[in-house]
Amino acid sequence: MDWSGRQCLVVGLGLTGWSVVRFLVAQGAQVRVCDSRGEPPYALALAEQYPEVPLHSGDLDAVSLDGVDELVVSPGLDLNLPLFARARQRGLPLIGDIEIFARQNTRPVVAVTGSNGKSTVVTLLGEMAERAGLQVLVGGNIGTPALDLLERHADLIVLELSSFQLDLTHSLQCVAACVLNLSADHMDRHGSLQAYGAAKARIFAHAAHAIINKDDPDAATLAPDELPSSDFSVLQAADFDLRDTHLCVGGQPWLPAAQLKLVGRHNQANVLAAFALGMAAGLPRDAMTAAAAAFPGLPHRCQWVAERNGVRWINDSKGTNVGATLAALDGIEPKVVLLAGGQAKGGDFKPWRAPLKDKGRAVLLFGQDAAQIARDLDDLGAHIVMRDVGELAQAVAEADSLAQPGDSVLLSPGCASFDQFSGYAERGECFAALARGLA
Ligand code: UMA
Ligand code: ADP
Repeated sequence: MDWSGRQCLVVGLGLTGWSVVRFLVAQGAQVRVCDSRGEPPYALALAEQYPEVPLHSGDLDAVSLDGVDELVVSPGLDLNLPLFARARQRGLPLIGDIEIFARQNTRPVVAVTGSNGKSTVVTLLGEMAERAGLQVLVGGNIGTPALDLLERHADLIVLELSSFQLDLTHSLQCVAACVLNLSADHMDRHGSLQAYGAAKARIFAHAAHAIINKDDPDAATLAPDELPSSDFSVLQAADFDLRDTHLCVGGQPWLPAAQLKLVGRHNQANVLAAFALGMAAGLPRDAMTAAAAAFPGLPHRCQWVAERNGVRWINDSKGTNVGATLAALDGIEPKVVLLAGGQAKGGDFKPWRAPLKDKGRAVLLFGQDAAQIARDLDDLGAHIVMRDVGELAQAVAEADSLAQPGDSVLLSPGCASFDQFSGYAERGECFAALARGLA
């Protein structure tokens, strides 16, 4: 697509907005930028590198749309803002960075979305492709903006996509696409599970092949029936499944599950999804199984960080929604002290009741929405200690006195961290340091 001379309003100057500015200016577009924050993250860089590009920071209602051909919107912005209503009234298209990528890219793409497991699956898939000798680039929501991948050589591009990005994407072609699973997340933005699922389903719009999670009915129904597909399951027979002790493909054992360094049933599902995506992208079996067996997992996802007096301390700080914590609880035996809390995202914490009644030793809550979690878990029973302890450090100290040998202390907050931390990584590092300090 020819961008030269096009008047583009870039809305948001974070990581995405900055990548969009650099791309569009290089293509000869006429760019202006706005951001509702007083001091947007890349304002200084913009002033230094592109002094000719105007920036409006602050109230977005004051931004003029006169002369604008296209609005390029960052994923962190709510599409219900009045600025976007005004744009729609004028018939102006709203697009995101992934849409620009899609219009420009010529290399094969594999795209992955879902409520949980995206980063694990795209990272593993990247390692599989590398072992197969391909030049592979992994980007999108995982951290490297998609537009920054365009200028680099690649045989294969693996994109992690969020529902926010997909809402602003219209023409992304991919050799294979997958919605790993669907559980309540970002309800504060999407309003309903249905709207959230509809955003994720957009990943299939121009896909050649769908990879379907047979164990998740809400996710499985998102792919159009007419699209060629393969399915995966850890509970029942499927194209990619778990049979007895092996991960199998087409009924053939590919890898003993015991050879995985990744822990938990949910991670076996992630590996099967990666096999399915890899096969659709033409990766050879040996490269895929070797990468899966060697993959240690990502930090802050069910990561062992310390052991003391027979108690294991597990950092799952990236467990930022109800479903992720459920998966982490599923992988723990026999008893758990759960540390949870932070900023809830409109989900309902009642699904935690069953596993906690079964294996909960204590639930220590902290952060902004501790009271909501406590209300949702009100009937755990007197034998399970549940307290709002205010802060993570206090939760760690109390966990140390409550846990018994053989127990696991699990930080899997089920919430965003921004009320008390800069992000999930800082929260996880803080937990790990406290736990190691005890040890
Ligand atoms: N913001 C404003 N005003 C603005 C623009 C943004 O207040 O005018 C706020 C947003 O509400 C948000 C924050 O600034 O709280 C960041 O928003 P952004 O759109 O500028 O974000 P980027 O820095 O561009 O980062 C985005 C993704 N962030 C979000 O979608 C919120 C990053 O995913 C992604 O790595 C990056 O693009 C590159 O593609 C992060 C994320 O949290 C990891 N994603 C969510 C998730 O995984 O659950 C979806
Ligand atoms: P995402 O990129 O979708 O946030 P991650 O791979 O970073 O996914 O994992 C985020 C959280 O979700 C972690 O707490 C992890 O333990 C949990 N998780 C990973 N895979 C799954 C899955 N398939 N189902 C449920 N939870 C999962």
